[in-house]
Amino acid sequence: DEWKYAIEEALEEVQGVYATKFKEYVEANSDHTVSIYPFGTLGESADTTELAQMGAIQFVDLSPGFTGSLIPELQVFLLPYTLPENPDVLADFYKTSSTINEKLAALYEQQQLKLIDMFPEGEVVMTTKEEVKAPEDLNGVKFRVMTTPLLVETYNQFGATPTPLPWGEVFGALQLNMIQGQENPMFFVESTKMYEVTDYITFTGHNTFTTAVAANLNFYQGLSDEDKKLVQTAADQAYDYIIDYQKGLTEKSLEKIKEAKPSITVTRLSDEEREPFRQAAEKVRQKYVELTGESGKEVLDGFEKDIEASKARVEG
Ligand code: 6CS
Repeated sequence: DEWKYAIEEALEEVQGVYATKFKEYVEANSDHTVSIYPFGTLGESADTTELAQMGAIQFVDLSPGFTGSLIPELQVFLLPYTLPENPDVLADFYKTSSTINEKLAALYEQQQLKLIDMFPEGEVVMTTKEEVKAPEDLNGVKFRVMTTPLLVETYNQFGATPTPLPWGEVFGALQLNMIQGQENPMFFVESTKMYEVTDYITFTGHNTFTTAVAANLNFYQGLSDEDKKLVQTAADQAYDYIIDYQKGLTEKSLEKIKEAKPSITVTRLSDEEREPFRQAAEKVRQKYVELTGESGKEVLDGFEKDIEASKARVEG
């Protein structure tokens, strides 16, 4: 039988590379086939999430930047300066965190989704039409964010005028100057040519892009034990592959951008310059707890405990 798997990106982008590995493993080790539907073929992220909830497709990539509207606790991934920066710590964290794999997984189940995997897609950078060195520079800047409330709060606190938009509208909105900035990992800035419609790239160190892979819950529960194991092993292999694949990807993508557009200005904020953004992040944290209550507070505490455990394991 055929398993349909929708992703939020193109096949040659990070989610596509992961999904392709997953497909290869499943097809090499079973009679199932996997058809990957790249971004746009089945609509925006909100559409593919709904299709997976209904069981019209079996697998979906759904990023907390969107799914946080459905499951507010997931917005913990969007809290600035909360995820570890060390990629090895990150790689350990997503795999071992019981907060993710038990607590958040249970919240996905309430939405008819079985969480299969979560993985990082690289450090998020801001790309803007004017230089950003401090929150003041974002004043009056209409800044596109993914559609969850906490990202709106984040960019409010960062000094900008946040504008939530689905992905498909971002390039055009920048081109028409309806918005003047957006954030995404470097590989995506390069592959989607965001650099053509913005002139400054700023490393603020405030987050890593997280995505999730989920299956329709009924579909998953109906699988044989053997097939469940197949899915998990395929995901584990794809995970290891995608972690390795991303080593050096930010730098490589930045080189390509500089080649395509020599006039691009790249800024890395110093610790001192990051400080006002960190302070703004404190308010975002308060907002998270306000929005999610006791359950969100438990998630946040567990999240930070799991991060510390991964740090201790990886960094010693
Ligand atoms: O910014 C976005 O909406 C998109 N960014 C990434 C890296 N992947 C998919 C998502 O839709």
